[in-house]
Amino acid sequence: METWQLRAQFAAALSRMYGAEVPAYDTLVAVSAEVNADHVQRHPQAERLGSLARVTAERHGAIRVGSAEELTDVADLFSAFGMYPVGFYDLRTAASPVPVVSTAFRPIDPDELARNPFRVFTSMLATADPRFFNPDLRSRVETFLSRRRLFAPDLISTARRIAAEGGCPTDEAAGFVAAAVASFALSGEPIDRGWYEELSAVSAVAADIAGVRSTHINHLTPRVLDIDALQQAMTDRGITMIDAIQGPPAVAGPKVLLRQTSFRALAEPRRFRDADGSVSEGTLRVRFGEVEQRGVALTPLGRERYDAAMAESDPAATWHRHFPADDAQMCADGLAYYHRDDPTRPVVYEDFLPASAAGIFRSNLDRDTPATGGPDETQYSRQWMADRIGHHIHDPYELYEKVACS
Ligand code: OOG
Ligand code: NI
Repeated sequence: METWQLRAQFAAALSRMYGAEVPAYDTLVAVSAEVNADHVQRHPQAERLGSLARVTAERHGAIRVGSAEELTDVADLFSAFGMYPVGFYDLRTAASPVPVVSTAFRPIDPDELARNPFRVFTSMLATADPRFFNPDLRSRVETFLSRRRLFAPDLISTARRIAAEGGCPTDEAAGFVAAAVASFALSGEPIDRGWYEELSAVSAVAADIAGVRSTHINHLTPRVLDIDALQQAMTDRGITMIDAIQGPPAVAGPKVLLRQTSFRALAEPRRFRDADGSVSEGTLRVRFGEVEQRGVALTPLGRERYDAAMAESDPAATWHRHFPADDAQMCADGLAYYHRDDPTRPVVYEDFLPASAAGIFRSNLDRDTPATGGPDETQYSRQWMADRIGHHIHDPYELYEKVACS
C-alpha cells in the first residue's frame, strides 16, 4: 500500500467515525453532494476548479494539540499518509485572537492532491504567551500535557517507518489506519470538571485542548462548488448556520481563495468527574459542521489586493476596484496562479485563511476571555515550529509557483 492509498483509507475511516459521532455531519455531506451535482449540471465550466468526484470526496479535518512534542507526533504520524506541514498561521494576531499557532498537513504535489487531497488543519496551544497564560497556569497546563500521551509510541514509530519506505505491506495497512483513526476519537473518559472549568474561564480553546487527556477531530469539512447554495439548502432544512460566510464575498468574477461557513457546535454528552470522585453526565459544545468552497490561489500581489479589498466597509460592493472580472486578466496582472500546461485552468487554493480560521474558532465559542494586551514576546514562528517538530514547513507560495505559469 502506497502512502496515498493509506491517506485515502485514513480520510474515509475518519469520515465514518465522525459521522457516527456527529450525525449532523452526515447531513452536511449529503447536502454538499446534492449541491455539487446540481451545480455541475448547471455550470459546465465548474469542474475547472476540480472534478465533481474529487470535490465531492474532498475533506479537511481540524485537530488541536497542546505542545510542540505532541505536534511532532502528529507530523510523524501524518508523514505516513504523505501529508506534510504547509504554512504557519498565527491566530493570536487575528482580529479576534485565539491562543494557538497552526499549520496544515496536506499532500504537496499535484499528482498526490489529485489522488486524494485530504488535509488536516492542526493547532498548537500557545502556552508560552503570557498574554493568555500567567506563569502559574502555564506551568500547570504544561505539567498536565507532559503527563498525557495522545499517540501510542509504536504507532508513531510505525508511521516513521512507513514514511521512510513510502508505504507498507497490505496486511499491515488496515491495522495501522485503524490505530491512527482511533487516536482521534472522542474519549469517553470522564473529564475533571474543576480543571476543565478553570481552563474554560481563561479560554474555551485552552479547555478543549488541555482540559482532557486526548485529542479529537474537531470538525471534518466537505467541499462544495457553491457555498451560497449550500448555506440556503441547510437553512431550508432548519439548520442554523453562522451569520456570515467567512472569507471573500460572493462575486461574479473569478472566485478566489476560500469561503467557509459552519453550523454551530452541538451539545454532545460527556462524562465529568467532580472533586469528590463522583461521575456525572453533562454536555459540551465543541464540535461543529463546517463546509467550504475553494477558488483560485492568489499570488503575494493578489493577496495584498485581497487584504485591501477585505478592509473596505462593504467588500462585495467595491470588489471590482481591486480585482478584474475574468481569469485572463487575473493571470495577466499577476494576481492569481494558473496552470503552466493549461493557462486557462486556475490553480486551486489548497490552504487556509487565518482570519477565517479565527472567525470559525470564535463563532463556536460560547464566550472567550480576551487576552491581556502587550507585545508578542514569544518565539513562535514558522521556523520555530519547523525546528521543534523536525520537519520542513513548506511555503504555500513556493508550492503554487511550481505548477503555475509566470
Ligand atoms: C480550526 C479552525 C480553522 C479552518 O477551516 O479554517 C479551520 C479549529 O477549529 O481547530 O479548520
Ligand atoms: Ni476547518
